[in-house]
Amino acid sequence: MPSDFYEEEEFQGQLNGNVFKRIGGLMRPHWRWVTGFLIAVILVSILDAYFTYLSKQIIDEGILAGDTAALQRILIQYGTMIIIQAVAVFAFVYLVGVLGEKVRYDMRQMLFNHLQKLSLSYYSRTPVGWIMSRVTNDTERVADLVTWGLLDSTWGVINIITAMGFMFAINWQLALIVLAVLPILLYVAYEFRKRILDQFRKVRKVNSKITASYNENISGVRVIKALGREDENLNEFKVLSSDMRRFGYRAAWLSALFLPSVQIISAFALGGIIWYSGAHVGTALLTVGSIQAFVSYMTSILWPIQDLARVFAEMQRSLASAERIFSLVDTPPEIKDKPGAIDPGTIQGDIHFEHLSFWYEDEMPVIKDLNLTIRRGETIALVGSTGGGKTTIVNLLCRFYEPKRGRILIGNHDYTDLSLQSIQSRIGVVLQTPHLFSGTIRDNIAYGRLNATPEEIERAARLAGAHRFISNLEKGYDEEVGEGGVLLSVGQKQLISLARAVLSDPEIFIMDEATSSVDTLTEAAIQKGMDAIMRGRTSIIIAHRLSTIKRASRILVIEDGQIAEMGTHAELLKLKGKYYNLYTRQFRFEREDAYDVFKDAAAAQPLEG
Ligand code: DCP
Ligand code: MG
Repeated sequence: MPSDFYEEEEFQGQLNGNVFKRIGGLMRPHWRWVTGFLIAVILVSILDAYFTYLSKQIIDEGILAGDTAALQRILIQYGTMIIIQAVAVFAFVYLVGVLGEKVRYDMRQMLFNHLQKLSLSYYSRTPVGWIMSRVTNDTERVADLVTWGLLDSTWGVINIITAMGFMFAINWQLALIVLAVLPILLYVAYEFRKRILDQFRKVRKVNSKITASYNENISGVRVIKALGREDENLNEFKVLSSDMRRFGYRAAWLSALFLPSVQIISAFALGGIIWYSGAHVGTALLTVGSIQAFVSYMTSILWPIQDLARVFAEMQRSLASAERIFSLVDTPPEIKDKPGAIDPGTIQGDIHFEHLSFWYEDEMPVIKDLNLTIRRGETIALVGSTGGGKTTIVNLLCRFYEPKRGRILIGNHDYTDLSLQSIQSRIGVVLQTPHLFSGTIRDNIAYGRLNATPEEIERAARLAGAHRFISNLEKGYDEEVGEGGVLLSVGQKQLISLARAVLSDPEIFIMDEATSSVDTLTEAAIQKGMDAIMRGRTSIIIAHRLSTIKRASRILVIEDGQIAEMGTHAELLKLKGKYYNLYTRQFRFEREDAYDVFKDAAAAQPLEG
């Protein structure tokens, strides 16, 4: 999946402790759980080390000394410790699970909340895959770091310290040998882990390219066959596939080499211990039990060392994840309520655009010093060639973006003095590419007014001209749409969006008409729905259909971010200017012809229903 490409960026930030501080901030509200879990982990690892010490005592003071009383005493101690440890193990596994869920929950809420606040400009700049990767992969990785990472490293460090402590208690000369080897072991383990991770990352990267290639070759199979591209594509695929195999081989080679290397190094330490004890065994300083205990301690620190190495190696990626999550959370919404923003209660009234200028990213003006008054209840049609700025005007009115220069007045208020909620909840928008959410058709119509009754929903659908096709579906209003649901055409989706707008009873209605051709029946239904909603309401329609344009009280030709012509259909035709050209070139041949054909067909064959 392409989202994988975004996922694998390395940690870019400076390790100034800021990331750590903020990760700490994630855990602060749950400090009780963190403390409880750290206590449990420390207890478990100290007891672990103590068991080995008891084994030494069992051998030296019990078995070898033939002292059954001592043996009994030690065994009772052993049994008690086992029970305590069992409880502690239960506690830390449970606590780490709970802590993980708490941190995940917090991060999910934090991100979701923030994503809802971010402005449209952020979404047009940022690939969806990138954002998705933050909410899914990165939260997982950070949650893992603050739970299992913390657990493994605490456990590892405490285990090594306690084992070393016991070793020093038994025999400091031997302990020094182990202490000398320790950093070497840690370093070697870390280097291996890092290289293995690198290889796996490469494998994943190539794998996502392979997935993309499968995808293209399957969905584009007709074009590929038509152009006879099979051989070339196979060759391209071969390169990817053998890359993946090569990285996989290397990962296998490194993984295989890892354990033996660690073992050989620790074998040297063991060799040193045995060589030293050969000279001293039997003396009071070095009993058989101590040698046994030493070897146990020695092997028991091998696992914590590997764990530490793994945590350190993975930490880089987890920090990169945390960094990205924080950068997303730190992105300020470009459009937000001013302090003291008001809700005027209604936004009915005239709309004024005053000396409005706007540009997106670069400072190339898209709207240039636009002046326009839209009277209350008026229907305005925006027409013009592609890229002229029609959608931008609508985006500005909805306050998805704000003017860079000039201002927009809604009912005598500069709209930046009003709250976003007060504006956006009173504007009904039907987009060019309508979006349906997963759920039933009923849910989708009720999206903007959750408390609507089934009767109200059906009424809205009837007004919008959507009822007919909905009732033809097997489950009617209860039909699931979206992923895995019933497949709807663009026209049908627009009808549902229209019904949604009708139900929400907006004060201003905005529609970006679909340019894609819909069948003539659906087109007639859309027209009917639009008539219903535009009646008595300020409406702004980006129009492609002649039938809509003719209904508008005023037509605005938008060219190059400015109003090139303005007037009614008849006035503008008489002018023989831009509209006349547009109309004769585009609408008449594309739209009116289709419409005439439709009218003829409808006359010959009356519509059912
Ligand atoms: N533009 C941009 N960044 C965006 C959106 C648009 O730079 N996020 C640019 C592309 C165009 C100009 O702004 O040059 C105007 O775009 P519009 O979408 O407003 O144009 P129209 O809606 O008039 O075009 P169409 O009829 O194709 O929908
Ligand atoms: Mg547009």
